[in-house]
Amino acid sequence: EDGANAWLRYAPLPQANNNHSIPLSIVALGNSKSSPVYTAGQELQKGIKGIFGKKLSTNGTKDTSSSIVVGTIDAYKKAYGDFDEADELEEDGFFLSTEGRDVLILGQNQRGALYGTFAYLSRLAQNKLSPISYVSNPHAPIRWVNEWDNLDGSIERGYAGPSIFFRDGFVVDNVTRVAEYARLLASIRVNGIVINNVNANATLLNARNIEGLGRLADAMRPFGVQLGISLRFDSPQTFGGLNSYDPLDLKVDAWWANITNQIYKRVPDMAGYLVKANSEGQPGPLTYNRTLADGANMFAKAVKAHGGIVMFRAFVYDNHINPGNWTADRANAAVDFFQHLDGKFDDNVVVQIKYGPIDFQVREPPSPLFSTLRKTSTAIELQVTQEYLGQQSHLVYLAPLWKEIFEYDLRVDDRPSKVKDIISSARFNRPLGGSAAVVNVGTNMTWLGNHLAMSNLYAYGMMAWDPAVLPEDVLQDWIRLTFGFDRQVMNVITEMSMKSWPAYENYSGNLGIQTLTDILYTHFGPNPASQDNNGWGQWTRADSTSIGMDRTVKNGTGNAGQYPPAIAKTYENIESTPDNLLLWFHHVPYTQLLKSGKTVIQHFYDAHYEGAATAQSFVMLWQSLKGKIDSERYEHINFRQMYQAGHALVWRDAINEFYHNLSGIPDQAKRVRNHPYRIEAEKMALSGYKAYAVSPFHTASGYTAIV
Ligand code: BDP
Repeated sequence: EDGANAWLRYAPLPQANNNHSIPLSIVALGNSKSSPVYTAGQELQKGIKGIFGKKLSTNGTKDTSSSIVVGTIDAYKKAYGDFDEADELEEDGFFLSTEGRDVLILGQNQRGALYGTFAYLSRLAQNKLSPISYVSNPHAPIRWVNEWDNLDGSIERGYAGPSIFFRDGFVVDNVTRVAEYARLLASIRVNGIVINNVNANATLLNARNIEGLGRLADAMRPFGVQLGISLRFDSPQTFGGLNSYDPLDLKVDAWWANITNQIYKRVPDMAGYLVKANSEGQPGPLTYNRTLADGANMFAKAVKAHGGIVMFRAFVYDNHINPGNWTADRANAAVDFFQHLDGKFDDNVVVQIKYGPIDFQVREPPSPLFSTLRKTSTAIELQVTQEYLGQQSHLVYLAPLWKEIFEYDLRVDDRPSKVKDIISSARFNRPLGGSAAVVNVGTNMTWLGNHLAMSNLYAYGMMAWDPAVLPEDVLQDWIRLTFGFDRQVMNVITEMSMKSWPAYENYSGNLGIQTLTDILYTHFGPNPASQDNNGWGQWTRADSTSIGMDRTVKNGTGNAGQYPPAIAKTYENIESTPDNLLLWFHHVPYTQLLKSGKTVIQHFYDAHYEGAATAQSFVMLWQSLKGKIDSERYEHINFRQMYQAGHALVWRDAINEFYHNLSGIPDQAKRVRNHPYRIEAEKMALSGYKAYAVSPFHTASGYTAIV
């Protein structure tokens, strides 16, 4: 059990249900080997062999015995005549029926047929054998993943080894793992993948790499996963040799049109481009006093004839903001940059917006930009890779966080305006919309570097398809598929996972202060001091008496005013701001009373103790499963839970000591700076080790470590 098959293990069912009657043959209505329907036939054969130990023939005909019939609805009607039970099918949707003599799996298109196949197999693998018949349609057309892979094989914010796509400057030769990844993605109904870093490298566009892109697309096509790439805005100059990259310069346009044609020649079904421009030092149209819309539309025109789209990132900000300026606010940047461009983007442009206004923090309100852009298609950007959230060394099940954002009602024009309905295009009636998650799988067999982190990838796909699903239900499907049917395994992993995001929030950064990681680069481990006095604009404004960003209109940066009036009003006032976003919107004394009756500082102390204690309990919980899980996965996870338990203590003490030191306010429970049970390594007789003063000081218990 090395994790390579993730939730597609097709483990044998417990004896009792092994004699469930399944059809004897598979009828796949499509025979081209690279077609998703052909893949569906193969997958059915593989799955049923694993689950029931039976080998089904794949060349059956529907009329001889009961069969599993899989294909598009059109192919089905052509072969067997009219059929109106699947009339509501929409693009990528499927109809699944196990009620009749035959099992019917019919897709609106081939991809839908494959999704229905995985849905059927998932039911079988979970022992959900009662007859059903239903139509399932996607909530939104764009359900993509992004990979931040560099051409040299490294991955920005990736925690599972080197890239499966690139090596030494080129697309890899062996695409086996790429096809396996596409299979996983298809099983969670993801239909597009951008394979290279948003901080892109223009040499992706050289002839050898374009040929490589063709190989990658060929490997993923049988799974209905379309390829996309990130572009570097100044490529016409740095790679193409032109003297400009001005989007309104005709020769620049012609250059992009030409390179786009070359790529589409090799990848006729390429999904499109992803562009990060004028952000964190990346080049963009602002250099030429052109708008971001001018930039996006240049690419949109190049891909339009080929049916491609452009995902243009809203993550545009200057990373040299003056920290002394109390009205400056990075959280304002997206709306500031984009609001006047609403309606100016071509129809095949989608603005891709990170869920919160800053950057994948443990707690953020939704980005106000979702409510600002009404004449523009939008998509939400999430992170499966846990950049700020423990980098796969900590268990943090993220579906509950995403759920809160999806269900958040922004009250645009005082009407129901949930984020999920804005991105699906329903609320503002846009042609496109959906979601993208930064996943960053690597060559590690576990895909993400931690078996338990895979629940996040699974949940992402299922929620992108249907945000109405409950995080706990999705989790439990995943547990059954990944670890089997043992009740205790189910209870323990459910308990750990559902407690994990609140615990991480408690011991990292609570009350909306952000994650409090090292902000300058690693984004791992506690470093509250690094949060202020930097140009990145992720500030806490902590001083000796008070803390928090004042984002009110009245006295602060005005960010609260970027939300529709009903929401703005809630956040403008301390009384109506929920405690968990208090320090996001307000600058208050450490002695400010919360709704719970505690002071801010005492809440900090208590929450950090509570969160760390929860993380410690995960070790015992996990160890109660010894013998119930194969030793390979048991040990792998055990090691990580022990690490998390220890690191949660480092977090707890670093944050508490930092604010204790800064505020001078004692902990009422007298725990902070008082660890009677602890033995400091530097106090022992050292042989071969030297004491070393740690910086930042509060990340070692006695301010000292040994090396
Ligand atoms: C930040 C990451 C950085 C990314 C950037 C982005 O730290 O590595 O390049 O976001 O999303 O969170 O462009």
